[in-house]
This record gives sequence, structure tokens and C-alpha cells, in this order.
Amino acid sequence: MRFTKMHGIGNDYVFVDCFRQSLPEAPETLAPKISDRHFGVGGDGLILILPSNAADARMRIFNADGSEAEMCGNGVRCVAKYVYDHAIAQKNPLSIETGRGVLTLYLEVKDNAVRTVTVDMGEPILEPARVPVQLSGQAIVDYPLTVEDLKMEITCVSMGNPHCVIFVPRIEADLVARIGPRVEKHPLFPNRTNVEFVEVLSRSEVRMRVWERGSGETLACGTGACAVCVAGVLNGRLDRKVTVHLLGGDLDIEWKDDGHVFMTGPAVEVFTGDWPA
Ligand code: ZDR
Repeated sequence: MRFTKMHGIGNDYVFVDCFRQSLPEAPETLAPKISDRHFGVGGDGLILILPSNAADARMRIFNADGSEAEMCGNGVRCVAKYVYDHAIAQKNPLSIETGRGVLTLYLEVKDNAVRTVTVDMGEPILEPARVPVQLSGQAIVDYPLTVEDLKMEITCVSMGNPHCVIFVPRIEADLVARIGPRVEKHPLFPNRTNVEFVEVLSRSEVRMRVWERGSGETLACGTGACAVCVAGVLNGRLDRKVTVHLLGGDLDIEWKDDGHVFMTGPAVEVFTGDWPA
């Protein structure tokens, strides 16, 4: 099986072009093996690029633990780059079908290759039952939660996949690995959740680290950066246009007045290879 290793600011995935071949085994069992950084190719998960009846291509994402997720912001930019650069569809904008519907992606192309992509990520989902989070109300904004010794306020946003955003004065070194998995698997979240820790630098700039559902700490999370922008507007800490600094680089996020969130960032192809069937 041919694969392509790609990343969006260090959030790296193994991509398989399913237009041209089929998988040697079920993605749920392939994802943990191929994502392993010592015994496999190495990555935060496995992403399949498939034909679609509704768009130029369809994406499916599997976390490193084999669970399937609805959406991946850094991954969908890479899918757009693959689809354009490998001439599956050389359109601009492109449409990609994901677990949260068909998204529109605007490409910045240089020397016939995609460099950066702006994705219309759609409207955030705030109703607790649809995030999902087991609390009541219109939206969960700065809800008090204590995990271990840490008193936090959580804001819950779905960008198709669930996010729990936590603003902190400083992201201490052990915070992500210590608190992240506890929040990911907290009984409040029936589908588990991705967890973002955020330090506000100004109303238009934040630093964030992420604990991803099913993959652990990663260098970046595109849907998470979008959720952080939305959460910061809801709790009054941020303007609608922010730069998010992640361990692997920066993303620009804007929650437009029409309700749609736009994410801009790079997509990079690193290498291709053969996975023995
Ligand atoms: C796939 C994911 N771990 C989940 O389970 O929802 C979220 C990953 C999001 C991804 N890193 C992104 O949006 O860039």
C-alpha cells in the first residue's frame, strides 16, 4: 500500500489515496500500527482520501488509538493539498466531504503546488447535547470543573468534533499530560473530548497546547484552534480574529459575523512510501 506522510504545523498523519487502491486491512486496526512512532511509519493518526458523490473528495480520519473522528482541521488542509497537487481535482476552491458535511477550501498555490489553505469550517455547535457534553443550558461557557487539585473553567465547543477549552494564566509544563487525559475521559463527555489549554497574550493572540482525544498531546490542532477562538469570544476574552500559536506553528482563525469559522494555515508533504500488506 502506497502512503504519503503529510503535516499541518507538525500535526502529522499518514495519508492513503483510496482513489487508486484499497486498504490491506480495516482502518481501525491499521491506524494504531501505522501511527506507531517506533514500530510503524509514525503519525498522530491515519487519514483516508476517498471518492465522494457530494464533493471533490472525501476524508476519513482515524486517531492513533484506532477510533474514528468526525473531523480534523490540519488534516483537511493536507487532503486539499494532496487532491490538488496529485491532480485528483485541480480546482480552487475545492470541496471536501468530512464527518461534519462538505467543506469549502480556498487554496494558495505557488509553482503548481498548494502552500496554504483557508478552510470554511462551518458554524460551531454549542448546544450541550450536540457537543456532546452532559450539562444543561444553551451553551457551556466558563463552567467550573475541578480535576485533581486544579480548579478550572471549561467552555465546550464542537467543530464537528468535541472540544473542551480551558483558559489558564500559564501553561505549566506538566499540565497537558496530567490534566488532559483526565478531562478527555471525564464522565461529562460521552464521546470523550479533545482538550485545549490556552494562555491569552492579547485580544487577538493566544498560545495553546492540546491533548487530543485518541492520540495524546500533539504539536497542533486545527479544529481546536477554531474552538479556542469561539470560546474566547463567548467568554469575552478574545476578538473574533486571532492568531493561535501552537507548538508546531501558527494558525489564523476568524469567526465571521455570518457565524462561519475560517482557519488558515500551511500544508506540507514530507515523504511517500510503501506499507507492506
Ligand atoms: C481527530 C481528533 N483527535 C478527534 O478525535 O476529534 C481531533 C484532531 C483534530 C486535529 N488535530 C485537527 O483538527 O487539526
